[in-house]
Amino acid sequence: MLSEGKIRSLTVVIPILNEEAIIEKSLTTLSDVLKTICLDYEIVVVDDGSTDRTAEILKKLALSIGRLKILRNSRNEGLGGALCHGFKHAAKDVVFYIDADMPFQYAEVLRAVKILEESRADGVAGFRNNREQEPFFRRLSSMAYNGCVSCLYGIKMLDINCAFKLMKRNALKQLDLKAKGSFIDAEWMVRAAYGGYKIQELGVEYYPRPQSSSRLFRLRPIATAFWEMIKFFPDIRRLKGPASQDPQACR
Ligand SMILES: Nc1nc2c(ncn2[C@@H]2O[C@H](COP(=O)(O)OP(=O)(O)OP(=O)(O)O)[C@@H](O)[C@H]2O)c(=O)[nH]1
Ligand SMILES: [Mg+2]
Repeated sequence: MLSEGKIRSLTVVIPILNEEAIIEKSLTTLSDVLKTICLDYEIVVVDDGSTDRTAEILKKLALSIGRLKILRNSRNEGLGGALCHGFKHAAKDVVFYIDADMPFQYAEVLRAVKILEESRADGVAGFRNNREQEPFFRRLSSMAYNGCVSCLYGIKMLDINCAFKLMKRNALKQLDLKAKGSFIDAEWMVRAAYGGYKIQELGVEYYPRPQSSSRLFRLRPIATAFWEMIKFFPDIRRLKGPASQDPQACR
């Protein structure tokens, strides 16, 4: 644990699959935001076998963004696999995960870091404040998924799949996450609860992609997430049960 709650450094981990259209804008914006904070930081991107120009653009960006680490899987290993790969290479006090397509303003990470410093939480998990603009079917599926995780594992969170999560690296390491697909978010929150780690929920403004081309809201990733959610059940039953989730959500 860090002394007196003070956070000195931050790793931002970003999973990427075929993001040639936005990756330059995204990483340049992130780097500009991080430069303004008084923290030592690094950006770790995991290119998960992109087949478009993402790899080439990343190579170019590495020359202009000094603190960028690029990890590449030669073939697609899924969101969870990619994130775990990134987490293993994270070297700073706190690890922050966010998607590449700028679904939230990067400056929000500063708010999350502050909450982590001022509260007794070990992590911060975002929830989307404004999901009305999302298609009804996506919101419904998300509710169903949250409900299933809650029924099976007894944890209640406002938006378990929100790609805005921050945790102290030492705590994250202890969780030993294993999911290969999108179940990674839920696995993270469930293991944290069962491990007695406190997670503070934080409302964040959501900026969906103008033309959604979700790489995750597809049959195969969804089926994998449900399969991993069920497969995880015997594993977690060996642990002693979720600690109470007492912190109030911040909006
Ligand atoms: N490393 C890795 N990243 C992935 C994979 N699938 C998706 N991603 C990344 O995960 C993030 C979320 O994917 P999106 O396609 O934006 O999913 P979404 O937010 O449900 O969909 P949109 O509404 O289109 O934004 C993005 O940064 C993707 O590049 C994968 O298999 N591996
Ligand atoms: Mg997205």
